Parts: sequence; structure tokens; C-alpha cells
Amino acid sequence: MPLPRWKTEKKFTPRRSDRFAFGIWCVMNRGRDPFGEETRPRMDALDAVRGLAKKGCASFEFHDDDLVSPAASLKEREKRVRDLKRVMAESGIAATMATCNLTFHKCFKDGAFTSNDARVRAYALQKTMRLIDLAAQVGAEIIVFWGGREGVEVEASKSPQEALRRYREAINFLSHYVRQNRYEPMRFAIEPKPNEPRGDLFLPTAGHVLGFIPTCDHPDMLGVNPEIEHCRMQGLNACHDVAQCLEAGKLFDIHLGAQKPLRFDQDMRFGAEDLKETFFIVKLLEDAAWPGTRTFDAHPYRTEDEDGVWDFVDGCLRAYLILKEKVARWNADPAIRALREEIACRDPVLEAACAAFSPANAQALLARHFDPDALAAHRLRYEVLDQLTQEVLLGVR
Ligand code: GLT
Ligand code: MN
Repeated sequence: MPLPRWKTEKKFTPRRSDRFAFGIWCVMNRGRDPFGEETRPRMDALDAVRGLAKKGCASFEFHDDDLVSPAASLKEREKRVRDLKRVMAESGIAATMATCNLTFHKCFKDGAFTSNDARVRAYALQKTMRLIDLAAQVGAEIIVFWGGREGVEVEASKSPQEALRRYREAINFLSHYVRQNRYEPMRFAIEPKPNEPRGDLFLPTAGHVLGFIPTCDHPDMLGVNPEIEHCRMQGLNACHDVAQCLEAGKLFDIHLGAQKPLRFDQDMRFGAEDLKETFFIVKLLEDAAWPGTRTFDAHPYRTEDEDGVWDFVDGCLRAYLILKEKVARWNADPAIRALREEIACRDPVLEAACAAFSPANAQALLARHFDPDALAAHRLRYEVLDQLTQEVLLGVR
């Protein structure tokens, strides 16, 4: 069978300067789900890192347990870290984010930082401090907190206020640990998710995380890691979630993937669903020249074999680069520009008067005559604007 064109095509070939990354757990994913066993063989973390470097990724993200079993001795652990650093140096790939696996072991069945059991909470802190040390060794400057087990099924089992207080205590403890060890500029990003694997998770949306951050000891060190799939699981507009993090200066990391709304966490290839919303997320990041890493957190379909894993990687990377080109096309499109100018309906005098309160501005606005019917008569040609967007995306503009 002839190769798909993109295997040999120069255009849309990822470069390090595109700052792409994957969680290594995405390519190590073996296709297991709650109803079926693995469909792919094991992939070693170091092969995952090598493979991603070969695909043009600038960096990768990882869990402590992806690299080394929690049961490993200190010696085994150190050897693994040395091997990882060698692979990173050889293949020219960096580690940008590290995260502690506080979900898999059964001791975390009722939470880690929010467990009712003080011993579990303490173990979670110990495991995370070790992960932070590991991150510092390999140069990962972002630590993600995804509280996959921080939640409840039985409301009577846990006070939600108490749980949030415990969550805060853990984040505070660990942020002091980073500062004590002079690991700055290391920063933390909390990744919200509404449910799954728990019935309800604490800190379910970006908005909840943004509300939580200022209540912590070192809010400057704290940001958000929004994931498209987690927003869309709730039927929320993922683009608006990302925008709010960006606007607050709190977009520390991002997880890109695809998801049908209001379902279980599907984690599909970036671009596989809702192209228009995905396009606007790429537009947001590119227009803002967001300096962070474009990280994919999704997994190959369970139907893929070990080669299909790399087709999944190619697909995510190409989808981003193609959408980035569409963004440039959309921004430069004369008809779209003219329509947006018409819609903007600028008035420098009024804009200046509204921009900040002063007694004079308030006076000027109170004295001004407005005709609401005339305001309503301004035509907003959104049908055309949206159709033009569709046509850019469909490749006819
Ligand atoms: C897990 C989860 C992701 C988180 C990862 C970080 S692990 O795969 O589904 O959304 O980002 O711990
Ligand atoms: Mn994620």
C-alpha cells in the first residue's frame, strides 16, 4: 500500500521551534479501557521519548511512575534518571512538565491530598516531593496537579470544604518545598476535570481553579493546565476556558485533544472532533504568541497497533500545523477583515470615556443622548462571517 502523502511531505513537518510536546503516557497507552484488556504491547518510557524527538517534538511531559516503578530502589531510580538524561541529550528533546501519579495505586482509592486518611495524605506529599526532585533533575519547570482521585461518590463521606482546605494545605506545603530547595522558576499548574474516575472531582473547571489560586500561599507560582477534553466533557466552550486562563496570566500549560461533548473522557486525536472550536483555540494561542508548550494529551484509538501510535502522533501534530496555517489565512482574509472592522463599530471618544471611571467621564456619559433603536439598527453580518470561517476551514478560501 502506498504511504499516505504526509509521510514524505515537507509542508506541515513539525520543527522544534513549534514547541510541540506529548505526555509520554499518551504514546505508552496500551488501549486498555474499563471493558477490555490491552490491545498494544508495552512501550518503554525511553523509547517513547526517543520516538517523540524523532517526530519533531521539542519536549515531553511525564509521570514519576511512567519512568520508574514506585517500588524501585533508590539505586534503580537513579540509573533510570541517568538513562533518561542521556536519551534527552542524544535526541535533543527537553522535559517541560512532570506530574505525580496519585491515582493508580489502590491506596489512593479515596483521594490523595484530600483522602480522609492522614497517612495517605502524608504519603501523597512524600511521593510528590520526590517527583519534584526528579523534575528538577531533568529540568522540567512545570508540575501539574491533576486530582483524578480527589473527589467523592458518596457525599456523606467527605466534607467538601474540608477537602478543599486539605487540597490547599498540600499545594502550600509543596510550594514551600520548591522555594526551600530553590527550584524556581518551577511552577505549579492545576488541571481541572469534572468527573472520572470519581463521581465528582474537586476543582472541576478552570474557573474553580482560578478562584482557588488566590487563596493559596504563593499564588504567583500557581496557574492552570486546561484540557480541551475535560471542558468539553461538561459541554463548556473550551476556547473560552483557555481564553480566561490566558487573560488572567494563568495559562501555564495546556492539554490538547478532542472530545465529543457530554461523554466519558474520550481523549481523541487533536482535531478529530469540533474543528471550528479547535481552530479558535489554535487562533487564541497563536494570536497571543503564547510562549508555552503545545502539549497533546490524548491517546490512539484502541483499534491501533504499535505503528498506529505514531500515526496518531503525526495526526495531532499535522492538525495543529494545518490549523495554524488556517489561522494566518483567516487573519489575512480581506472579506473577513472588512466584516470585522464593520462589526467593531469603533468610537474613540466613547471608548476613552468608558475605559476608566472618573467623575468627568461619568458626567460625560450621563449627559450623552443615546438612541437605543438606532443602536439596534446596526447590522451584524454574522451569517456571512461564520460562513467565511467555515470556508477557510473547508479549504475553499
Ligand atoms: C491522565 C489524565 C490527564 C492528566 C495526566 C496528568 S494523567 O492521563 O487523563 O488528563 O493530564 O496527570
Ligand atoms: Mn490532561
